[in-house]
Amino acid sequence: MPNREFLRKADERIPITRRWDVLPVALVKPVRDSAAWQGWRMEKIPTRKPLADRAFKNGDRFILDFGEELVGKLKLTLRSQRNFNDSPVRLRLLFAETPLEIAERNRRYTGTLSRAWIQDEIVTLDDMPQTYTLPRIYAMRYVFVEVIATPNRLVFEDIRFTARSAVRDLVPPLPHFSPEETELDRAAQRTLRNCMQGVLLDGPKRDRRLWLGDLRLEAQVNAVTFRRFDIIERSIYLLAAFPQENGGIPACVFDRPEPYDAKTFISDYAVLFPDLLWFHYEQTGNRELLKDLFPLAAKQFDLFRSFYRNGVAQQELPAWNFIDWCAELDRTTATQGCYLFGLRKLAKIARILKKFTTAKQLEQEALFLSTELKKQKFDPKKGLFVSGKKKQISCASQIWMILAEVVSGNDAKLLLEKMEHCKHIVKPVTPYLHHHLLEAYRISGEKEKMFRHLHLYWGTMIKKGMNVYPEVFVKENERLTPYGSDPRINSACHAWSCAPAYFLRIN
Ligand code: RAM
Repeated sequence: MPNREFLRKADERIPITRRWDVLPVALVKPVRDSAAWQGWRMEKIPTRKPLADRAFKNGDRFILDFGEELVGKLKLTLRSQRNFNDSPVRLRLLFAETPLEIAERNRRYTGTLSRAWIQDEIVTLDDMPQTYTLPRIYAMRYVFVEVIATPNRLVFEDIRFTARSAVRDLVPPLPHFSPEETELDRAAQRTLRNCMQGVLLDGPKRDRRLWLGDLRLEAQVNAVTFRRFDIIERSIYLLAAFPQENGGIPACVFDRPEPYDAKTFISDYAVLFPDLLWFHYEQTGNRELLKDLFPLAAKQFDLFRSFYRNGVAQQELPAWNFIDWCAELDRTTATQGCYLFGLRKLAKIARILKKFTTAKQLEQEALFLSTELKKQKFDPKKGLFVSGKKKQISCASQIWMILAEVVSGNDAKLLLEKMEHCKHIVKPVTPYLHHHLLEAYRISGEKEKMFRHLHLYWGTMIKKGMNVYPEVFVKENERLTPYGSDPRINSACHAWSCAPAYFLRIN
């Protein structure tokens, strides 16, 4: 049974949706370009006549560029040239975040997630003239339009996109931002804006769900940009409203048509929950929320405490341990880092709530785990932390050992340096883990390296033509997808990727 009180608090925080109309800025066509993301970029087609002055026959097609990625609905105003309508008008439309989705639209779909996420439609309209708004919400920058059939030549009098989000305007850059940083920041804010709908979505194209792990990072970026804490609180209460039978907090919930549980649990997301609460408290001073949610946060540790009886888990927890979308990653050490990191935050919350005995116990547990991890998982010869039976070396393990304060100060700096120079190391795949890498640099006092990495990783995305940041980005393998072999299913605007706006602003 959902927690009614938390659902009520979530409902009190439903954001008002802002809507604004955007007109296309250009007609474009996809061209191959090895320097562009996934090998495709859009090229502007010089046009003599405005679209509304042209008439299209069966089989004609064009692509519109709206200038930036937006989330919303498409409105078409159409008429047939001779106004003799002895048959309907039929159109094929394809909404795309990336040039690849249009350039490779005719490929057989080979993804593992539902093909229904691909944003294509056949629209049949009986009456002409007519203004028609497609019922579905799309995430797009480009729209491909094909006239499948028209009774006589078809005129597109007006095509506009009604964008929507809880926030409309991006916040200005800081005065010291370079032009490159301003662009990095705008793309980050745009990414977050597009995901700020009724809740904080992971991605507006897919999977349109509120995910706990993503929310934690979105909350950080929101705090230095839009500061819409109502949506953050709504999202927190929604997740908390659907505990599993064993008390686990769900990894995600659906918010439409009514909020409901997506029946998914991720161990690392669950133990990072206190960090989300603590961060929110630091930003807002909302003690009531801390009080409401402390028992649920504490419960997540009860679920896994027995696996750390000897200080260190010998193998991965019997749950979905996420950390990163990386198939070969051994998650044992990183997952425990998340546990320890969360535990420290839980102790802080206990102190604020004056639960001193609990706080003390949690701090002692943290001290024990930290010492054991250093003893058992640090390989002094290599100078790096290892994970799992095969003693795998990954960036994820080093990052989480730093964030969990198993090492700090100069030791942390040294660890990061070793990590950078290690040849055979499992590297991050998603901006989600790269965000944590930036944080590891930051708390180790390696600001320069942090900025260097930010410019290198997110800067490459900008150079490749992105105006929002994607779910997955590996520059050596731009077609990489966690879902089979079709990159069209990836989400190109994913809020866990909006780190630059945060790291460019905090000290
Ligand atoms: C993806 C979702 C979400 C993430 C999970 C683990 O499927 O889009 O962003 O939290 O993976």
